[in-house]
Amino acid sequence: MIRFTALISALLLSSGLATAGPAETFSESCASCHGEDRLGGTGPALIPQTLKRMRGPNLEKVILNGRPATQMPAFADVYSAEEIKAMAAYIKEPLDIVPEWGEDKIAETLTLNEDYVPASKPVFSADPMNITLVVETGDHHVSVLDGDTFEVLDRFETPFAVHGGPKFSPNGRYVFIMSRDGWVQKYDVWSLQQVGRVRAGLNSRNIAISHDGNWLAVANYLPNTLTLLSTKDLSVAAVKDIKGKDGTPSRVSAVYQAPPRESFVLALKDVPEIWEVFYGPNPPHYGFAHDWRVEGPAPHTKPFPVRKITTPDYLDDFFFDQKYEYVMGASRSGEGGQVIDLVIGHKTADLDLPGMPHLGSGITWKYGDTTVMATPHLKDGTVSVIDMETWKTVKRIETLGPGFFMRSHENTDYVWADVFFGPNKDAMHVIDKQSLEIVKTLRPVEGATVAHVEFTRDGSHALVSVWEDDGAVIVYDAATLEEVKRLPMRKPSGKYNVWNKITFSEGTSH
Ligand code: DHE
Repeated sequence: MIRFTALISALLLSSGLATAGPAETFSESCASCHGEDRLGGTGPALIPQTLKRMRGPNLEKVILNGRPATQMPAFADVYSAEEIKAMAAYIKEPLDIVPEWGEDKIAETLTLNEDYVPASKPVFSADPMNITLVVETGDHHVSVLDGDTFEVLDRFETPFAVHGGPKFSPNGRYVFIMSRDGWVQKYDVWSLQQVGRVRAGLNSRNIAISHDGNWLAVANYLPNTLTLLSTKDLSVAAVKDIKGKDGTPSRVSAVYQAPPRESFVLALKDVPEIWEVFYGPNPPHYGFAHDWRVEGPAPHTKPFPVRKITTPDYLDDFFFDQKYEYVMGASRSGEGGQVIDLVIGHKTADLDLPGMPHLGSGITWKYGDTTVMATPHLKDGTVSVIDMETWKTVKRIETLGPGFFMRSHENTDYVWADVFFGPNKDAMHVIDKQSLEIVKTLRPVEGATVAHVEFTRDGSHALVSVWEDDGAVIVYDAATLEEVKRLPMRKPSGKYNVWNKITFSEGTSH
């Protein structure tokens, strides 16, 4: 049908009976799937916030050739190269108006699975605490793995382009998954069934779950909001407009939970502030610092009072100490970082972190009689190791290229760090936690991107992604570093073990 209307329109154009600019072409050929407003429908949103991740001529190629294994058709026979170029440029233009996406609009998108029947106990015999989810971005699915046998117990469809770690309820029964188009999906791990989904934002970054399991916070770029959902039924609890102290609106780069503080902590993109949004019954009363402000009706029970902390720089990538007293933030310039004491709301130290560290992927471990955190760098081949007591850099480990993810586990002697970018993207470094030396570099598939690691509950096995359309998850013995099993997967990205996640294992990002 799409091809037919597009063909008619192209014929009219070529016969001189009609003239159409890219907006009309979009309306004719794309709007039925991607929405007249470009905000998505059965296809993803086509707005710059989503598309800027497609570099160079890739966008034109997709319009020209379509996307295999999806409903996206090829338009090579329908439009000229110039028309396709104009269309690619058109969908990269910002929207004329930022659409309103408040409580009512969000609530309208809620879809619950009518066939869902909650099980009274897991419908499988595997250890529910050792389930590992594999996000397969190749065809937008998640595989549910038995962490002992590595058998696939279920494979379910997700919204398009999942990003960030899925978040488990405190007992590991439910998991919440977010897509870049702002859809949040709830899945029941015990019943192996989707519960429902809701569109909490139009372009979103990540989600965090409160430690009591009641609330889910969704960090949005578009609009400039934080959406708070009830985890029970995905209903909207609040939508917070994000405006700095001087009224400047800001995108939310990421949201994290801070369990001991009963708060969500927000990294903001456009204002030099960190926000704390409290969900507990007794939010702290900050009566002593002058650069904070708690908004919300007294006595600050609901709806979610906000504390705004001014920071000396824009900090939009975070890492917390295990007690959630301190937050380490990477500077936007990528040339350093700062430590903010969350209790007093002030900077306490500077960090020596060049090369754009990816603090969101940081992990910690015991090193001698202190604790260190390590973070890969997105712009150079380095893993920085920082002492969490003195905030000094203990070592810069030279790697074969910039990396994205790191993982370890309490029960292993090693840290695994990928090389995500450049000619050595097929390499995975294994680093000794005490000597801080690379002890082995694995290259399981020559030339493929090999990235992201997750451990089984007991730390005995490490699961590595071969991040390709025709990819795999490779299971390694975490002690001998020998390959044990290879599971074919469609561009597997992140992997998430229930136990490691709900216990806040120090070897995993939170
Ligand atoms: Fe991510 C996690 C930010 C690009 C795959 N990414 C995160 C988190 C943040 C973040 C803040 C932690 C949130 C969480 O898990 O709750 N990512 C960013 C960016 O700013 C960046 C560099 C640019 C962007 O386009 O947003 C970026 N990320 C990517 C990718 O290009 C990746 C490789 C592919 C993709 O799917 O988009 C990617 N990011 C991931 C994954 C995680 C993640 C798989 C979860 C890691 C984990 O183990 O928890």
